[in-house]
Amino acid sequence: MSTITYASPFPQDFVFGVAAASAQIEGAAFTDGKGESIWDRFARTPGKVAHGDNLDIACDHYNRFDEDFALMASLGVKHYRLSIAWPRIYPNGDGEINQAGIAFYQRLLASMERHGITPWVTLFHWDLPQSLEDRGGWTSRTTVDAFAQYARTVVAALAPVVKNWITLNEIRCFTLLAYGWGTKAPGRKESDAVVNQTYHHALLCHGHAVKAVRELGGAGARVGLTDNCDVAVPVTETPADIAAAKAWFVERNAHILGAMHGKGYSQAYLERVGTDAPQVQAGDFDLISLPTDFLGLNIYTATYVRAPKDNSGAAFEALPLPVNYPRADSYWLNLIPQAIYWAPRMCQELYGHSSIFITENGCGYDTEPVVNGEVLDLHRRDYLRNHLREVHRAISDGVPIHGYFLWSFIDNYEWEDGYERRFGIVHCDFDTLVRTPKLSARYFAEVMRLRTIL
Ligand code: GBH
Repeated sequence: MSTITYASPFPQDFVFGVAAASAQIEGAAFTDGKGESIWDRFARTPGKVAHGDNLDIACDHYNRFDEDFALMASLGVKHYRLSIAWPRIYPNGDGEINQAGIAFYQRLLASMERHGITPWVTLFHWDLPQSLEDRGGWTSRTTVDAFAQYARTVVAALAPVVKNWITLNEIRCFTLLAYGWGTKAPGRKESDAVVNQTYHHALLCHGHAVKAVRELGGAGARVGLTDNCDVAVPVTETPADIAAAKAWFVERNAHILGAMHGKGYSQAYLERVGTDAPQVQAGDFDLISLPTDFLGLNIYTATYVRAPKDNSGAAFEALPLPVNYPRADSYWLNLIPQAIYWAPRMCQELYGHSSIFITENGCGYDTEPVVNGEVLDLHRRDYLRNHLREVHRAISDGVPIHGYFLWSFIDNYEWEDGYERRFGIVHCDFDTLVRTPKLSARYFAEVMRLRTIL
């Protein structure tokens, strides 16, 4: 057998990992003093979640984390991004701390350590305590105060074993989609002014979490936001289309990425939102613009943008996709691998980010072929490979991407799509809770082991 030489491997210190989130895998929704989350409530509201699926058991990771970390270790996983369930720590959002919740994460992190897996901890991945929602949720500054306290408690308790902190996961999803569109918990449909205020409150929480890590995280701690920015891919990689794509990117991300990099909202943003602009208090932007150590990006898809062909004077033209354009089973998950090249590159060029981690990338399907007991998810292997090639191209072009976390380790609760939509590289049988690695898990294990694209 001849020896294969693998060209252009990823850098030795490049972080390969897998990701998941508390509410989507833990189950044990009311165990050991955990309070109700807005997703526990939303799932019980008729018509909100596919098949009325709830989070009560999920993957039962709460009771099976040892088994899960053993499986991760057997696949060669060295980094795992998880999130902390706020209602386990503060069942009512604020007030009394639930020590059993802290003890659970200490046990879980100790098991990770035994299995040689480094934690990347997200403080908030959408499971807001219902008690805070009852007091206004993300529309209210009460939630900001409660989050500041929660962040300090968690960072102080886990700092001895956690060095990598992510403040919030995907601000748009728990603000716009939750309070504007109403498709995510708590399912409200508020005005633009209210939604803009929820973004502002989320940005403040990000700042509070950065401050908590700086003050309580100890030596070597690092912190960043995970954003799901709207991604533009230039139709052709020519200067004109790239400039147009950048202009679109700046406009679409002004309220989050843009805001974090200024001493206030940009003039262009304020003109666009007019009287719907968020109310800002003195000192808010001192928190919001605190320097971070890295930027996390969740990349799934993109919008194609080009320079306008006419003389309209517009800076860009964003294109609709043909109805039969290839996509995964989620209606929004159009297959555009260049997204993972252009989003980090624009974040570097526009905002000066010098350390970027892909904190999620993956695809979901409802039906996956099983042959002789193995899930042959060649579609997922293809998705991973195409995206990793674009990550690699970005690194070669000098874009500072320092890590890649695959979403997701295991099939889990896909929010309003319930258990039907599977994103895992490990199959979960939701009746028996048996875990079985899919073909894509074997594939990704080899990629991680050899640090190259196979
Ligand atoms: C991530 O969100 C989540 O972090 C994760 O919990 C989830 O399981 C995973 O992806 C898979 O869905 O605005 O028209 O695109 C993914 C990003 C952005 C996907 C908002 C759904 C809503 C429709 N999400 N999007 S649209």
